[in-house]
Amino acid sequence: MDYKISKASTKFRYGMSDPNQLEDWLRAENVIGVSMIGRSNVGKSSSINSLFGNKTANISKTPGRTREINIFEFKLELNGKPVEDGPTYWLFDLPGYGHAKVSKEMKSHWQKLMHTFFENAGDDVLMLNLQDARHPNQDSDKEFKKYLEPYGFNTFMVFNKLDKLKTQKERSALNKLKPQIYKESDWVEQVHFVSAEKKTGIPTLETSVVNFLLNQTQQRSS
Ligand SMILES: Nc1nc2c(ncn2[C@@H]2O[C@H](COP(=O)(O)OP(=O)(O)O)[C@@H](O)[C@H]2O)c(=O)[nH]1
Ligand SMILES: [Mg+2]
Repeated sequence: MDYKISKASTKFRYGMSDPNQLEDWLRAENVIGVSMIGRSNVGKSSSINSLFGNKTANISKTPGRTREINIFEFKLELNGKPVEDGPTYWLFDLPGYGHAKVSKEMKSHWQKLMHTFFENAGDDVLMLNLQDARHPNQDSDKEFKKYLEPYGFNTFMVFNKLDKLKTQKERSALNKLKPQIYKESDWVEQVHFVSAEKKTGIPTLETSVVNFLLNQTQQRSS
């Protein structure tokens, strides 16, 4: 059976910046979904657009501006037809980490909001941790990985902007990444290489995300 994300079904629902509101909502909703997290400018919004439909998320010209968690709902489609009576799934576009130029107040707000999200999202949210394929494992990426690990979420590492790798040297460095990640971080379930812009690797990532959603749904109903 060929399930896909129904791009036509994706709808923006909430922009949440208040941790208390977020906590209440997550506790009440008991969501199954997927969340995008990564450094500012790594291509979270672009990846969301290629997976969930053009112009779902705003692609920012200025990094680090998003203070909110943007929440979207979506459904799956089967053989090109939306599953109307199927479950509603949720997509979270999280504000980026690692922006150097923000104030202390903004950093502490970010930490509080993120903490609330990771504490309350639950096991049925898949974390897609995006990194830049040209500059993997930046300090802020490593710091975030350390932060994420104890939560025990299902996590895929996604390396974006594959189209920007031009030299053989860059490509072979990237090939070594996968075994290195599985060795260092056995809690990372999958590693993907994509270009949100050229759509390389996006169909494969979509299949993996859909399989995750179907699995979690099935586990709940059994
Ligand atoms: N070349 C290339 N540029 C990309 C790709 N994905 C995103 N970008 C660009 O990177 C910038 C930041 O993208 P955005 O999606 O807003 O990043 P976000 O801050 O993580 O949400 C934009 O100028 C995008 O056009 C990609 O796969 N390839
Ligand atoms: Mg964005």
